[in-house]
Amino acid sequence: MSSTIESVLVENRVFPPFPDLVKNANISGMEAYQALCREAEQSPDAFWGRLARENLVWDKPFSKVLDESQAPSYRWFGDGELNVSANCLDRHLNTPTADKAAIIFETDDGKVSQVTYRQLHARVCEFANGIKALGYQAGERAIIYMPMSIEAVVAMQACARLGIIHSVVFGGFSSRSLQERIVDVGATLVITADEQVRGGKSIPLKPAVDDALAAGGCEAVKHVIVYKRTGGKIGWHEGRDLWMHDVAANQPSVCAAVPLNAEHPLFILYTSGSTGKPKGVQHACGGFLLWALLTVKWTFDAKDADVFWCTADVGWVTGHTYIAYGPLAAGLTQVMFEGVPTYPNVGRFWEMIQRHKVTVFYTAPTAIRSLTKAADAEPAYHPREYDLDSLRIIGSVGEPINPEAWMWYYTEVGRERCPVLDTWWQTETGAHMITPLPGVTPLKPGSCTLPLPGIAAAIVDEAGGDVEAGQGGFLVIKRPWPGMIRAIWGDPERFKKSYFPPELKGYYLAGDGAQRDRDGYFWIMGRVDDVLNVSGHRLGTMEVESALVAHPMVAEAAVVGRPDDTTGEAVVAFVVLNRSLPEGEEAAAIAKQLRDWVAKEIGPIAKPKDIRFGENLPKTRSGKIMRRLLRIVAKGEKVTQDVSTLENPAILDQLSQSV
Ligand code: 6R9
Repeated sequence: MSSTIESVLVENRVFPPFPDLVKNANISGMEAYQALCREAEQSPDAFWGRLARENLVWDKPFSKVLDESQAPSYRWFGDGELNVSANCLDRHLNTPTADKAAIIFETDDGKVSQVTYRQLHARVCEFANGIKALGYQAGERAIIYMPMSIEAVVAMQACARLGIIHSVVFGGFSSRSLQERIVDVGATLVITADEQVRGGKSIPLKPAVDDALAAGGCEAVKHVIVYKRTGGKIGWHEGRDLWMHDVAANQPSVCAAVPLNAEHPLFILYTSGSTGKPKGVQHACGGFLLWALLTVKWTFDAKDADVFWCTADVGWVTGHTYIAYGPLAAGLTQVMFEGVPTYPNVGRFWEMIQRHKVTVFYTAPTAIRSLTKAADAEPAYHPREYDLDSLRIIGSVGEPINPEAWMWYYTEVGRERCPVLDTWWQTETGAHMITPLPGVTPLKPGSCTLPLPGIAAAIVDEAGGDVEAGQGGFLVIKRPWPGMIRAIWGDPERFKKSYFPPELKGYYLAGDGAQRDRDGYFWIMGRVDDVLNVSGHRLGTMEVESALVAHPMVAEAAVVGRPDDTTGEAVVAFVVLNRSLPEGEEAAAIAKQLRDWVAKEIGPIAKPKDIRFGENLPKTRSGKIMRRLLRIVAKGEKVTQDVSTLENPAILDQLSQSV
């Protein structure tokens, strides 16, 4: 991300908050923010306890806020009981919110449907009753592999209602990735769709489930429940496969929500780490929901009249926190979209904001960057051609937003009257951590600004010591917070090692490098581990390497990231084949084969953009691959450092050649 680092370091524009937002915001003014920060610092237990009592509906009140006795396995509200689905749906039933639209859903081809809170509650109950009738109960794990749809939210909420722990797998992942997750999580139930529709094309989903289950290790799966999206032709295993509408048919539209311990796992979501195997990040019912709801109220300044639209997929954490749970708990009307921002044209997002009078819009820098380019190329679909007056807040998440993209978003989409909220957080943090607040924070393009109240974010060196303003270091969170990761499913050692390394004094290690300026503002510099960020999606370099070496033709592979104007980072793979070095068309054909292979092993998002063949990789005499050098070569730059420690310096020239 070096281009981002260079541009943020010269950034000195400041945009004060808009007076009307300061006046009316849920956190109104810098003093109100500072008062909350002080309250949290002086007595964290009292602070979080108060918020949990005020914001959630408890079946059994908690008596203890935080239990640190098993740190870093923290327990929050550990003797309290609640149900997440009841907190998202039932709580609104006897209020005016009941008959308000909960989800306005727009399909790829532009058909709009909507459900009110009352209707959504009924649909969740019917489906929950259906899976209960099949014998599923609290504690079991369900894999959800579905397209963006109201049904996906119904599936997640129904699981939450019964205490079934869901693990959503992004529809872009391959059957192989799906199978690994089914096995790791020990799923007994899979919920999927026949096909998904994106950009005018139908893409099969159910066949990937069939392949995954046939590959073995998934014998615990008793049923595959299929949402009929297109009616496309799919295989059917009598006895195992059931239609979602049949499961819900004739079921009562009331289903008692199961009171669950606040620490009962709500979901497991896989994300990439620095080894080949993705980590199953486990979140707990009480803490996760509290943090999701609070950040919807604080960061997005949730108001009854809002129309909220988060463009993320439910397969990522952003879609969990800011589609499936947070906005519903807050009683908001939200827009949900099946398709892609470029279909039927590159004005799709702007047209939808106009059509649904969206007030709070939340998307990713990669989308902003590609739509900037698209708007230049096709001025008819430039945001200025649309009525975006309904917008009051616009947000960004997933990767650093460079000041250029920030300014375009601010000017062309926000029309210089909406704050751009650059929200920093992770799958592991549950919800926003460092972010501007609309009624509080002066904005600096490229900075995620200040931590939320209760979040002890800091920048430290290798020994956990604070670094001075302006110095780079590791981003850590010094105190636990309710929405934090509880465990890596099935791997307690990795949990401790990845997030609470002994040398860091028990701080939570985020894995990002960052620095803080003299105003205390945070500037995120990107990952410090072997994790890439491609279009806002986390991808482990080792994950891609293991996929490559699994190909019979590949002897060895090393994967690095290269800065990319649109996707933030791009995957570059250096590959040694089991045969002579290919050239010309043959090299191109093999490179294509390997790209397709990676798409099949992991998913299309992991496809290397650039593949370089060599007879070897640059290694030290002890055999360690010098990735630092590969990163330079990947950027097309000349290696100027001393390479005398290399076993085979000449290899660098060979690897500089693109296929
Ligand atoms: C929510 C989400 C987390 C990683 C994180 C960081 C990067 C996310 C960012 C950001 C700079 C922001 N990241 N938001 N970097 N500025 N506003 O994206 O979760 O998929 O787990 O990714 O994304 O590197 O560590 P996840």
